[in-house]
Amino acid sequence: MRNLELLVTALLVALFVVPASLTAASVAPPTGSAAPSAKLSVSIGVDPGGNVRFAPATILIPQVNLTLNVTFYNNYTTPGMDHTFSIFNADMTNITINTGIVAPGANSSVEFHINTMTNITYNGTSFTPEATAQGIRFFCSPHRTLGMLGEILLAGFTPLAPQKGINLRAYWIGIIGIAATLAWTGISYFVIKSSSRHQKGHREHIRKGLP
Ligand SMILES: [Cu+2]
Repeated sequence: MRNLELLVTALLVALFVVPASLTAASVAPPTGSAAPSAKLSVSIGVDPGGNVRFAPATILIPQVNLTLNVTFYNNYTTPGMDHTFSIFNADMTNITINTGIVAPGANSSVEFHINTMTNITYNGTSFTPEATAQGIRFFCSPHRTLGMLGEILLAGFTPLAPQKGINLRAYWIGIIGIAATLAWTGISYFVIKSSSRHQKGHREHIRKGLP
């Protein structure tokens, strides 16, 4: 019985003390703003099936304080299908970044610095770009009304709180699973013991004069 008590104590320590110290360690969300300046070059094309859509329509950036070089390829070579890569300022009064018309088969590059998700410097001038729910809007000037839109998103934007919730749920599911296993082991022990015709306990063992 002494060994059983030690085992139960060790299990209780493992179940409650160790996870408590793990969950107490806080994880700081990435800010991105303290990162040193970096440069990223990306290529954006047009849906090869002929739809007036960017492909891809999302530019994922690893940090702000980033020089972003975008080369826009009009790879769908239907004559007359002209496109642009453009970014409005916040109140949409001025198309601040613009490749201009890119004819079928041609390409054009623009390079700008993303200081924060609400501040861009282009050709020495800083402005607040048009925003999406989580990022920066870019669009094709001739086809904006047809939905030729894209966005620049900052990687790691997703808040950390829901992840912690999932971890805690998994933790409790694990604890319930372990407790159920322990309970089942205990029940099995007594069922097997009571159904055995040979061993009814130590007292009967002594009564039979066995060692
Ligand atoms: Cu277009």
